[in-house]
Amino acid sequence: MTSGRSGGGGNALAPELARAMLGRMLRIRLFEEAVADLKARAVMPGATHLSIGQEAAIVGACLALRDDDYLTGTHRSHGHPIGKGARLGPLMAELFGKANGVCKGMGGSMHLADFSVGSLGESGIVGGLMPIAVGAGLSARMRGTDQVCLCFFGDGAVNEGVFHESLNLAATWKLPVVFLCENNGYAMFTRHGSTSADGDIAGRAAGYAMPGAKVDGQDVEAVHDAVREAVARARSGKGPTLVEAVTYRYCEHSEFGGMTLPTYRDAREIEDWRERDPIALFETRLASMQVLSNAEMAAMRGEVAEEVAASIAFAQAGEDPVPSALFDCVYG
Ligand SMILES: Cc1ncc(C[n+]2csc(CCOP(=O)(O)OP(=O)(O)O)c2C)c(N)n1
Ligand SMILES: [Mg+2]
Repeated sequence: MTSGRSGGGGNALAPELARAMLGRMLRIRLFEEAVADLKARAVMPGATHLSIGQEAAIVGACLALRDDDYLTGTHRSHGHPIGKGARLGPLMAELFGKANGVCKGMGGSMHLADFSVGSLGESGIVGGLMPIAVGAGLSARMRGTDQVCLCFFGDGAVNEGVFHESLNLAATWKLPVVFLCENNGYAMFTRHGSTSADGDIAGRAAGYAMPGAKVDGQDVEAVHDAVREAVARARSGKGPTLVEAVTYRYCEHSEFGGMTLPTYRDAREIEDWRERDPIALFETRLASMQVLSNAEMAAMRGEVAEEVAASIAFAQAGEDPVPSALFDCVYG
């Protein structure tokens, strides 16, 4: 199963789904642009990794899930819960380390989770949550539910042992997991092709006897189609699928300033990818298909901007965690 779709096809798109796709991509984009600004002005502490440019891969996949399904993420962490429908206020508060954050301010940007939308966690350990996703799939099986776990990871994780162990076990036990590689071409400053003899990540699925699909990660509908098929397969007990969404990050690996970056990509390359911006592509398609008007889309953008501003106010009004709270969330 290798999806060949490369650009919005002629399928009719329900206005409700179109709104959700655009609204969630805009939430990620505007939330993270605000985070970048807060970091640049040193208003928000710590390091963070932004998904700007990768919104279609995240949202297309998340919208193929049911509300009670699970997801696991990566260090590039905010887009996943937002894609699954998380409220922005508690998420922003978490980035500020406040007690009204999704993890009471103890997870921060890189280690947040939002159980209210099935987000089991994000992690600074590359590939670290892949076995957790397999465990979530096993848990669903043992509890007799038909829930599915969507497992996000980057191209940098695919040459780690944990990738092999996770895909192998999920396939052997036919667990309800969808492996979604956000292939943005780089692991920090290293191009994927310089660490892999074969750049075809989706093709690795054959080694685990599971279907693999390579999709245009800038096309939210193409991602959605591929992941919807994978979710249906997982839910019906047929086991996992590996989906590779080819995408790009516009920003640097992380936002913490003061670091001299090696030269590892051309400005021209970034400009070329911006030509295929996932939000702009989708807005053009919605307008041409007359699914949403330009005025409706502009209004949506305004509403999301207000939501982001409100999330910052919510975060800044939050209390700092009290030191004794450190032990509240510790087992044993
Ligand atoms: C196990 C492990 N090895 C190395 C690192 C250092 N590291 C942090 S992010 C990163 C690159 C990850 O690349 P990718 O998986 O493609 O995700 P992206 O940053 O592109 O979203 C590396 C090597 C780490 N955090 N964990
Ligand atoms: Mg990468």
